[in-house]
Amino acid sequence: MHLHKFEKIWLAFGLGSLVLFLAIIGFAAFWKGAHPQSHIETIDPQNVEAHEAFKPENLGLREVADGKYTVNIVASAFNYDFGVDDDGKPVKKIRVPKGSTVLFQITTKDVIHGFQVAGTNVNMMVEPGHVSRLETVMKNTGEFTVVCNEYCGIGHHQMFATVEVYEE
Ligand SMILES: [Cu+2]
Repeated sequence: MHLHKFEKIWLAFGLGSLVLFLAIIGFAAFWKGAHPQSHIETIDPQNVEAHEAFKPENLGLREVADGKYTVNIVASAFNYDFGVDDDGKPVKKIRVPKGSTVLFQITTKDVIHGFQVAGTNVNMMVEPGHVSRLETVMKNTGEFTVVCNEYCGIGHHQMFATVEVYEE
């Protein structure tokens, strides 16, 4: 079979980009730990408090075992509800030691929001009617900003919080 020179070039280009994109997906999945969300669990967005994890007293950071934490968050326009501190003020910053395993569980009462902990592999879409979950190991110390990366309305830019990972 004779192939024209340009045909060979295009064939090589097509195969080359296929291999390149597969390599990028492989790198993101196996090296960076990115994976699609499961969205297995559904929830009534009108009544998120009915779910054990999203009862007001269960929001925020909780140590469930040695070095293992759970963070429950309810997103709404335009706030991340991490519960309140001992003085009754809304929590805007959570602190975990370096190397800890943290399970983020988040849902939304209204529209689609994002939940990204910039500088880590935590980046979830938060859809009404679903519980978004991601467990990760906090490998690096520092202050990481939580941002909403799905445009959710006029106060979108006000949706932020901080995760601090400290050296033990
Ligand atoms: Cu937003």
